[in-house]
Amino acid sequence: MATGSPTLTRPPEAATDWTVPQDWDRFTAEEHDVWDTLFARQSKQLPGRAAQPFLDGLDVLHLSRPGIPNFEELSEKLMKTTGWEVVAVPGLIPDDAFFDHLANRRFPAGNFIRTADQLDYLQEPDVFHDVFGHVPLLADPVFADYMQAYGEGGLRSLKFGAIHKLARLYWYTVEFGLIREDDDLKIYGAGIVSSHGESIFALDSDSPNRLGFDLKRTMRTEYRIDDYQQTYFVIDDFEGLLQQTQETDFAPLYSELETLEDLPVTTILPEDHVMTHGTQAYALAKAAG
Ligand code: HBI
Ligand code: FE
Repeated sequence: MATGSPTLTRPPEAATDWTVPQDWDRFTAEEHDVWDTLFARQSKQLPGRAAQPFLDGLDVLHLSRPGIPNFEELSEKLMKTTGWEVVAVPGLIPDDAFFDHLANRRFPAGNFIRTADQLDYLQEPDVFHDVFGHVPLLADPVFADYMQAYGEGGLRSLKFGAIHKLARLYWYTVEFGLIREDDDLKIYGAGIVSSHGESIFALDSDSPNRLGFDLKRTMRTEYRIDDYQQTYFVIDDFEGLLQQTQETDFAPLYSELETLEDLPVTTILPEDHVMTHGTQAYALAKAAG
C-alpha cells in the first residue's frame, strides 16, 4: 500500500536503489507464525471473492516451506512465469526508486512483518501486504505488463509534477480495484485481498460507491488511507486496463487534469456508471464517533 511521499532517509544498510538483503534466516518462529496465520485466514476467505487470476497466482506462493516466503525461491518461480522478481526494501521508498523497480519488473517488498497483536493494523506495507497482496497477480501475464507500464508511466510523470494524480490510478486499481467477472464483482486490489475486513466490506457492504472505472475520472478522485474506501472503481478486465495505460498520452491528460478540480471521495458525477450508489453509512457512523 502506498501513502504518498514523506521525506525518507535511506538507512545505511540499503543500496542506492533502496534494496536490502532479505536475510531470511533472521525471521523468528513467531514472525513466521504471523505469516501462516494471516495466510490461512485470507486463503480461506478469498475463494468466490477474489478474481480468478489472483486465486490462480496464489500457487506461486506455495513454496517449499511454510512461513514468510524466501524471496530468492519466490523470485525463481515468478521469473519463470512472467519475468518478475521480488526484492526486499526497508519500508516505503521514494517514488522514483519505486517506479524504477516496477519499470524493470522488480517488485519491492517490505522486509518486516506486523506483530501478532496487530494483525489488522498497518502503518507501512509489510511483507504480508506486499507479497500476499501483490505477488499473485504478478504471475498473470497481462497484469504483470500493467505493473511495468505503471512504473514506466510513473517515471515519466515525475517530469510533469503529476505524481499525485498517477498515484490515484495505482490506488484505485492495484491497491483497491474491483473487477467484473462473469456477472459478479470480484476483488483484485492488494489492499483489499490482504485485508480480512475489507475483503468482505468491498463486495458486501451497502456503504461504499461502486463505479465503472474511467482513467481520467479515477485520477481526479481523492482517496483515504486511514480506513475502508468510500468509493471503488470496477474494471471489465486487465486487458482494457493495460491498453488504456499504454495508449493514453499522459502529457495532454495531465494538462487537462490541471484545469479540472479534484473530486472528493463520495462525489458521483452524472456521467458515472453507477453500480452501487452507496449509503456511506459506515463512514458516517465512524465520523459521528
Ligand atoms: N514504497 N515500499 C513501497 N511500497 C509502495 O507501494 C510505494 C513505495 N513508495 C512510493 C509509492 N508506493 C507510491 O508513491 C506510488 O504508488 C505512487
Ligand atoms: Fe500495496
